[in-house]
Amino acid sequence: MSNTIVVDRRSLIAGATVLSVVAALRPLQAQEKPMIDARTALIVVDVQNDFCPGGSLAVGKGDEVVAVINALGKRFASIVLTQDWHPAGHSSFASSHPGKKPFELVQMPYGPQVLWPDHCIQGTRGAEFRADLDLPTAQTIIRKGYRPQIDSYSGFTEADRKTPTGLGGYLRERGVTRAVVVGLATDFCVSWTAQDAAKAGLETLVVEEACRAIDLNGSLAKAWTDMTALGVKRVTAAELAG
Ligand code: VGL
Ligand code: ZN
Repeated sequence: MSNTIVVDRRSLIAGATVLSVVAALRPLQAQEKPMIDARTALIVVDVQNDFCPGGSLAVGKGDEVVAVINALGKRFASIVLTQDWHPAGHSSFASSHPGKKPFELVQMPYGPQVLWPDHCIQGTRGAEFRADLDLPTAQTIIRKGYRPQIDSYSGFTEADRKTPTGLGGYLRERGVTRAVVVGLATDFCVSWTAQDAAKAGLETLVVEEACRAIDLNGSLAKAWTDMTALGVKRVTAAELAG
């Protein structure tokens, strides 16, 4: 046929590459912003007294996340809170290891474990959510770290990397496909929770100004590297549409 347009494979591939490079360089258009929709859940990690100034494992400026999270929470239909919830004498506490000090590393049957000051002991004031955390529509609280011999930074899977908390199944049954993760601390419980959310197949975003870090021996930089490698997106609240 005389009017057939013949395009060879190489120029098609080259054209597609140019298009994707152009798309990557263009600033985010409103309709391209990640959406907060009915299938998006906000996961608020460990906004508890012990992780805020005055607490036993205070994260620098940890209290500053509260106002940011309260505002963000108004935009979500689905909100899950995680709560670090250790029995007294928990194996992650330095006080349970004679001769060891907080922030030293020990080997547990499941791998290396940072030893922490006693914190978030079940039923204590330190384990309570910050009183100014105002998320009246939150539906679920996932408590973690309650097994005496296993820590749990992640809201999904305990530190043995085998024991599920149930959060993955809960979100799946609720039809959630996207998770926005915020809270304390960026480099421990937020990072592990976000990484597990991504591994569970959720599109996962971390709102950077809604988190604060402990930053122990480069742990914050490593956390962002590890999260990014799994496809977790680092965003600001303003970059979320809806
Ligand atoms: C956390 C250390 C120990 C956290 C919890 O919430 O990031 N960090 N337990
Ligand atoms: Zn803990």
